[in-house]
Amino acid sequence: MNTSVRSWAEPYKIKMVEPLKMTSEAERRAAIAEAGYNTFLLKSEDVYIDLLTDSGCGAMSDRQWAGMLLGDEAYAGSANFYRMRDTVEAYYSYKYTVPTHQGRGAENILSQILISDGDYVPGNMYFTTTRLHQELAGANFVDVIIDEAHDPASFHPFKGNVDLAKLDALVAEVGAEKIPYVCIATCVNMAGGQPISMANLRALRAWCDKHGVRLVHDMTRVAENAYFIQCREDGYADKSIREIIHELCSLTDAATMSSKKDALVNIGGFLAMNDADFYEKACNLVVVYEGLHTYGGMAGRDMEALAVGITESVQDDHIKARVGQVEYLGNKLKAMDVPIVNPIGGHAIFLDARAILPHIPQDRFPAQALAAALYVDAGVRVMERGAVSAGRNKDTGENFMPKLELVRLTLPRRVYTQAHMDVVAESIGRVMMKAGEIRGLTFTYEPEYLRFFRAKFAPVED
Ligand code: PM9
Repeated sequence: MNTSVRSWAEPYKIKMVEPLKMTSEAERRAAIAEAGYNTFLLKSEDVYIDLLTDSGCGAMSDRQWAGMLLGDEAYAGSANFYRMRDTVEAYYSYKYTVPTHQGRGAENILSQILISDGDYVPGNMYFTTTRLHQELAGANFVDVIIDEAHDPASFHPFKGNVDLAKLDALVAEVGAEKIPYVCIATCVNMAGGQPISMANLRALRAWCDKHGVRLVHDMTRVAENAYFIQCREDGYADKSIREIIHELCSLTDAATMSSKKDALVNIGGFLAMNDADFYEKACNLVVVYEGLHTYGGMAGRDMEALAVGITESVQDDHIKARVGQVEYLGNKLKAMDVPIVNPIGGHAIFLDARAILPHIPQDRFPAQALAAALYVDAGVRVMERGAVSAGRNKDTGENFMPKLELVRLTLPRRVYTQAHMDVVAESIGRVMMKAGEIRGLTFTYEPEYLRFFRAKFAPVED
């Protein structure tokens, strides 16, 4: 027996539990119809296993809860702000930190400062809130991720990589002066939680230097990206997650962070940068939209919990267990021949709804229909990540029809057990068996912005 191999088991034990309500199938059918077949509109108390998102629903540690009691709730100059700022600099390298209530608060400020009307912002695939803030500030988003990222079957180890030839083509078309920054996400959410390699990021840094373009980092899932670099990229096996994260961040000029994911808190975010002028502009705007530059929409106690959360999120054991649980569920589904995005990502399993429901055309929203059917089977709540999330072209009003029509099973950090994962896999197995009975959907209500959050649907008869 090889005693050096250890499974992904959690490096913590449970000391407080939250009871879950079990519902009947009839109750779930009524609940999803009432919610307009949108899992965002379900009541949490009607959900058994909640895999809607990994955002803000992780479990905080006893150290984080203890930190909450050290909240310095002074309006100005809270001690917790300075602790958080110093932690951001120590772990993530950025010199200046502006707290925000969550990630999109940072995206709003960043976009307003850096973007001028008619600019182009290239990125490694879009994220819903990020692209919307870019568009509201007057920019056009341009997808420059490698083609493999749009193919669920591709096993490319770094599907978050940027295709530099696509960037060159954009410069040739619009000129570098129309590109205020390149926006790269670590562990690209919409691609299936897929990482960018250090080599690609280094090449991107050189490209940005050559063209005088800033490099901005959506670092929401940077720790998970660092884990994949440690596992897959030459020269990183002996580096710690903390070291890899620091190196990743050092290659970029500024970052937006939704701390509700990797950084293990229930609320909060920040905009961070190395440039003093940019910081000054961000301080000017944060007081308009969020709060004073030393709290920016966060309570002192939440900034303390974040400072502690950052230190926990970079622990090798933690991240191995976190991604290990995702891989456990993914491998179970693969063994059952469920079509999922490959390779298994960092925060979620993505079901290929096109492959599971080939009888539903994309304009009848197969991923939305599959998400609703999964809830009905066993009370597992998941999220659509396909045509509904992609929204409409801001100029033509046409629906985007993305190549990826996915359902995301997102694992909150430190919340569910291996047995919960087994229940989820069993439920997906049952839904696969009766996939032919699932019908497509049509909008009955479509909000103007980020429609996936609040849209309502009805099943179509044809
Ligand atoms: N992500 C998620 O569930 C929560 C809102 S959308 C359903 O995946 C990235 C990569 C994110 C992200 C949020 C944000 C926005 C920015 N970038 O939600 O505003 O995944 O804190 O962050 C969600 P906030």
